[in-house]
Amino acid sequence: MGASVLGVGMVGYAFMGAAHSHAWRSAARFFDLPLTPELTALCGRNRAAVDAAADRMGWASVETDWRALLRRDDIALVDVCTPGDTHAEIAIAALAAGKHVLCEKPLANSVAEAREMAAAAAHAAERGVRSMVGFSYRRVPALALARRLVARGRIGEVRHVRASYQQDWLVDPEAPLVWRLRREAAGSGALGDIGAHIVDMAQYLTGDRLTGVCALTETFVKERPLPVGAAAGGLAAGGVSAERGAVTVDDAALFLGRFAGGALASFEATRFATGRKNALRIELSGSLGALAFDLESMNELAYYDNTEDPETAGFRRILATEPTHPYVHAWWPPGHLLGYEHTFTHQVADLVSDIAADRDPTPSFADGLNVQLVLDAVARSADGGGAWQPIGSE
Ligand code: SOE
Repeated sequence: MGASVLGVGMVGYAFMGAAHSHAWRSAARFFDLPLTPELTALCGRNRAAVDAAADRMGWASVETDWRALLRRDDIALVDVCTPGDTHAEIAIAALAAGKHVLCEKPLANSVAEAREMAAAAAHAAERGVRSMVGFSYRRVPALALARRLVARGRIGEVRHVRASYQQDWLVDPEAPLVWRLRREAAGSGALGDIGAHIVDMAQYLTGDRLTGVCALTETFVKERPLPVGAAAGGLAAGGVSAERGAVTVDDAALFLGRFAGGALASFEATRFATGRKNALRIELSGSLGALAFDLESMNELAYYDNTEDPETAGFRRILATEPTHPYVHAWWPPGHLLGYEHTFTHQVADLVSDIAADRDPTPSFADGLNVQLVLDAVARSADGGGAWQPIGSE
């Protein structure tokens, strides 16, 4: 390898911590990177648990206070994999300490926090300190290909965006009240967790921005048993106690939107789509064609060419596993599929390359702020009986 080292300190070690650890371990072994990431320190409050996680995921040392990461000269980047209520404090302090930052999505739990983070990131960038928000689905090869096709005009003028993100891990009313179900920790429910992904994806694929939305949200199950032990994590279905607590976030959000360029959009983010496990689905209808994607078939992109002879026209399947497709060259021969974890490795490869090239990574904290502004408009609309809400200014 030989390239100089990029020492990483990661805060949090649950589901996202595991996915990011895999990415930090693998990126330089599959992509030619100008810097070699090193898993220098893993941070978590519970010493025994973070020791075990560091052993399991390959981190060289542990800290129990994230502020210690900022004081270490062997750490150049802080990776924030914690619940949303700690993103702003950690990321802003890390940037001020001259550390690059990768922050999981959504950027923050409020527009106010996201604004502070975006301002801190812009200020840090003047000193060559870089930051990225982890909308990792932009790095699914089929979706990066879709972006390339739209940008090249292959589907013409986009008229419709139809986006949904369907999961069903909360259909059981006895699933525990994990932190994602408490407003003070998560900021919102399905809206901020998976709705953020489809808002970012819709804006990424179209290269356009939403100007306004109207929305409905619902909390179907109003109270749940309190978790015990590991179940206090994100999706863990571990043990539950006899005590119960109130669900203080949305279980589902449905909203309509209008893009600056005139396209109309529909969005659905729900954890109650029985039988749908992780189905991020997005379809773009254009004047010259259409594209459709389903994360549960993540190596495939459906493409309709409206300029083709009607005799033979139809949606066809592009298997996005050719070496010419984004990121695929680093992996396997055509037809040998990629998975969810590869998107995190692609995210790290791009972030490390941008840092080495003194370039601002995307999606930026400003992109993350824009998503937060859309989420906030959705929440205001839902709270206001579904009235149309403009998207606030960045
Ligand atoms: C839970 O909804 C979750 O883990 C999200 O938080 C992730 O961002 C998504 O990639 C998978 O589902």
